Parts: sequence; C-alpha cells; structure tokens
Amino acid sequence: MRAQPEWLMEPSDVWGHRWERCENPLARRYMEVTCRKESLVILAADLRTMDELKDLVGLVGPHIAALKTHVDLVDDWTADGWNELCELAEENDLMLFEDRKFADIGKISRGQMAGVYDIRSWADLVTAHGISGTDIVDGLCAGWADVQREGGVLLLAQMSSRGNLLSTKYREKMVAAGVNNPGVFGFIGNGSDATELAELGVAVGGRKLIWTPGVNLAVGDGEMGQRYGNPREAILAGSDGIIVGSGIHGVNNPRGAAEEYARVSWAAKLERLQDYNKL
Ligand code: 5BU
Repeated sequence: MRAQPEWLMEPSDVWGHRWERCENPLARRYMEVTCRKESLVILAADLRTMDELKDLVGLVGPHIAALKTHVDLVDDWTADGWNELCELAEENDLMLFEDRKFADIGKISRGQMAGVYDIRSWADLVTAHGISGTDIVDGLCAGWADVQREGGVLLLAQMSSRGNLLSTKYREKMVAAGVNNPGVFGFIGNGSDATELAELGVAVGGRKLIWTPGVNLAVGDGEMGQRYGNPREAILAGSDGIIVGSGIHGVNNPRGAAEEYARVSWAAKLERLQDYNKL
C-alpha cells in the first residue's frame, strides 16, 4: 500500500463536473495525470531527430501531462527509435497524442491509422478535421480496433492559425456532432483568443475536454500565421490542457520552461475552481 495518496488533490475535486461528465476512460486518465503532476501542459514535441525528441521528453517528462507528436516531421524516423520514444512516454506517465489532423473519409482514415507509421499501435489520441463528415471518428476508432486498442479523437473545433476557415457555424456543427460521441476525447480550441475559447467552452458544457494550441507566455504572433495567447487566460476561459511547443522546446532551458508552464497552468486551474460553474 502507498503511504501517500497518488495525488495531492482528488481528480473529482479538481475537475468537478468534467470528471462526472467525461466518461471517456482516456479523459479520466488525463485528469488523473494532471493531478499527479500538477500540470495541464501538453508538450508539442516538434523536433526533427529521434535523439532530440528523446532528450526533450527525458528532460521535461515529469512536468507535462501528455506528449503531442508529429511523427512525419522526424528526419531519422525508425520504428525502433519510435518504440523507444513510446517507452519513455510510458515511463513518464504520458499519453501519446499524434496531431495528424486526419481529414479523409472514414474508410481511408482507418487505413491511414496503419501504414508505415502504424499510428493506431502507439497513439492514444489523434486529431481530426470534420470537414469530410464526422464518420471519420468511426473510421479512426475502427483503426484502433483493428489492433485491439482504444483511443480518442480530438476534433478541431477551432484553430490558432490566422485566417483559418473554421467559422462559428462550423464550430457549432463540430460540437453538436462530437459532444455525445464516445470516440471523441475532446475538441481543439483556439488558445490565442480567450473570447472564442469561452464560446466553445459554453457549447461543450464540460461534456468533453478542450485542449488548446496557440499558447505562449510571450503572447503575440508566432511564425507563419501562428497566434499566441496567455496560458492562464486560456485556462480561465475554459482550456483543459495547454499545448505548448516552442515555448518549451525553443528556449535555452526547456526543463525550466516546462516547470514554469506547469506552475502557471496548475495555478490557473485552481483559480478556475473558485467558480464552480467553470470547473
Ligand atoms: P508552437 O510552437 O507552440 O506554436 O506549436 C504549436 C503546436 O500545436 C504545433 O505542433 C502545431 O501543429 C499545433 N497546432 C497549432 O499550433 N494550432 C492549431 O490550431 C492546431 C495544432 Br489544431
């Protein structure tokens, strides 16, 4: 028996009605990890070599709650190297989230979960556009089922990039189509705009999690149309997980930065607790 509880605060206390309403087992798992690590940070590990990726995860693993990848960004990708990264993620209690942004019809998306990268075998979560219709969720879940696994889809309801075409109407349709779908883990919201994000939060109503890219302690514009908002503001507006890339991997001291993002995210989460309706 453990002498100490696994977490200092119970996930049900920290997550309130989200804990009750998000029945997806992976959503529960994420909420537990956030309480163990006191962090709502999802690392966007956008690095180009296997060694850099493994070094980064080794450095910041204790301070992040999930690991987001772009498997097709890696120059020296090998199946063995990727397996090592997956093992490192597991050692650090991290779900693997491949930000693949699937967008094809359901059947092809199912097939794309296999292929060279065999995403279905290691990713717990993937992103998808609903542009082809939300049968894509069934296709992706069938991909996991093909290897006797279960995963969760994050539907893009908003994006952080300038000029994106995800309108209010589109967002409403995504939420309506996904909010009761058991294969949907959550939605991607725009972390760079607290007003937009709050609207998404109201629509989702705590029934799914909202994860947000476009977050950086240095707010403003990023490269090539990326926009950034402040992590505390994003969480107060309804983000349940801040996706941070260059704010961590692009600075001199990634470990220190990860600690700082974790601290800010957790403090904001506890601040949000003060308003029960926003739990
Ligand atoms: P950054 O370095 O913090 O800007 O990285 C952001 C990451 O989030 C990067 O991996 C993008 O692919 C990802 N992202 C995004 O920036 N904006 C979006 O709307 C979506 C994903 Br969806």
